Amino acid sequence: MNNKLNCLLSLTMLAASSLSAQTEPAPIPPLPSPQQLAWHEMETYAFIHFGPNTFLDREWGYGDAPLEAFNPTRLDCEQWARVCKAAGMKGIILTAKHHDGFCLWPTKYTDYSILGTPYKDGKGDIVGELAEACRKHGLKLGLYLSPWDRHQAFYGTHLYVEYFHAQLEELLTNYGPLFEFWFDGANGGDGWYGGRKEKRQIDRRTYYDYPRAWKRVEELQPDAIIFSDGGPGCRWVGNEGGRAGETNWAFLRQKEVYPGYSKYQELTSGHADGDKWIAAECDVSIRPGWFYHEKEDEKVKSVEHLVDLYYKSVGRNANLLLNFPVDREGLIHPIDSAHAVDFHKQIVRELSHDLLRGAKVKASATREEVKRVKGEKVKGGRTFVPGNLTDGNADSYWATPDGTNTATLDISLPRTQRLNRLMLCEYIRLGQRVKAFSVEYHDGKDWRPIESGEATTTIGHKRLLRFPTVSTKRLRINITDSRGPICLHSVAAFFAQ
Ligand code: FUL
Repeated sequence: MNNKLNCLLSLTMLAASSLSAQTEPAPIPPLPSPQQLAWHEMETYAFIHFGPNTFLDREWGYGDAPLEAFNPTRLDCEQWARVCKAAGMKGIILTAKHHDGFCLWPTKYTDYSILGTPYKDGKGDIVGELAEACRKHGLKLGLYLSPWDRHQAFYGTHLYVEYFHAQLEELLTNYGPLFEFWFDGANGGDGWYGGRKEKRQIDRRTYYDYPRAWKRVEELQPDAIIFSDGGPGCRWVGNEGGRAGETNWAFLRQKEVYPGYSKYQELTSGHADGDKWIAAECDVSIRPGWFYHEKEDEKVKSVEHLVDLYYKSVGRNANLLLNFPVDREGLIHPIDSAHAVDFHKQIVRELSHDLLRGAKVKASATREEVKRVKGEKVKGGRTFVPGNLTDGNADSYWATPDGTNTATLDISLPRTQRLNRLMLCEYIRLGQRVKAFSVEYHDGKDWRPIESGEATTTIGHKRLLRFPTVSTKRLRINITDSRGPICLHSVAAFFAQ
């Protein structure tokens, strides 16, 4: 190499290194899309299961329910929206078609729909009514279209696939913006199938042509997150109990996971080495069943149970999709709505008074401020100071320098406080990074561990810890392993009575 070239190379390297020391941390893929970021912000939203099953006391309708059976007398989508709003939810996902094949909207492609029922003398459209109610009450709308259809005679043939895609097209085009589209992975095989009453096997990976369906969702509803067992927008959490893993990565090795994937534990925790951002969604019903059964009026999950699920879902880097089995009148049952609203009030009581707001934070390492961009001096450039953690602003964050993947935050409270909740949030735009951390408090003499009883591994969008009350003026958070420089936007602590 000649001297001139050598000199030039070293100069470029020098410029690059001084620039990198002053810029934002490089993103670590996989990264969330802007739509996925907006979805994470939603945190809790409602599921509604409603259809002929409601009237026939079934969970998986066989596909043979007579249309006259579907007859809600007081159906009011605004009541659903009001309850969900009061329960702090940001949207509603409706079973437009469940496995029994009955359609809650006036589809052009089958008579097995709301048009043949006594509801509004066959002039109803519950998907449309809910879309309207959601618009009015400031909620987002999502739809569930069951791929498995136990009613249609041609289920299992190529014709059904066309039917499924045609129905998808109707739902994607006629009801305004959708925030999520749900493709259920369940398939039991047997069904009514036009009166044949037999078992039909299809290959859940290939039969429905999901790549085509996803493409249409992306084209027609670019903001909609696509749910299925393995994404591509968000994934099933691997249980219907509302629990994400204490370790929960928002990633999957996408090609390995398909509808009907049975390694549930992997869905609960994600794949630490996944190549695609596919965060977990915890679907759980407020009652034992997804559909309404009068005998379950006594079995509505308690406020305490729902609060626990919130910490185990939203508090573990997942979203909570809470199902209301709408009753035979067509309303969310008063017991369900009372528990859901009280649950929300309890969470607000527990987590609204942040005792660390404005607290002093010392970090063992902090990334240099951005002073120059492309060699130009920037006034008031971006800072990564630890004060960003307690400023109540999710857009400012604390970060460590390149090469520093462990750090300690020492937080001083203005006065001794009782604490029993902690919240940590990563700046996930740049990737989910933290692999392990621990929390300590100072009892006036020594540092003692905070015992949450949970594995303190991942953080992600939000991690909430509950622990026995401590009285302290100082907290210490030790990030002991990370996939790269640490980027956290918030640390908060609360005292829940
Ligand atoms: C499952 C379905 O089989 C249940 O009926 C329910 O819809 C639940 C949310 O998903 O796969």
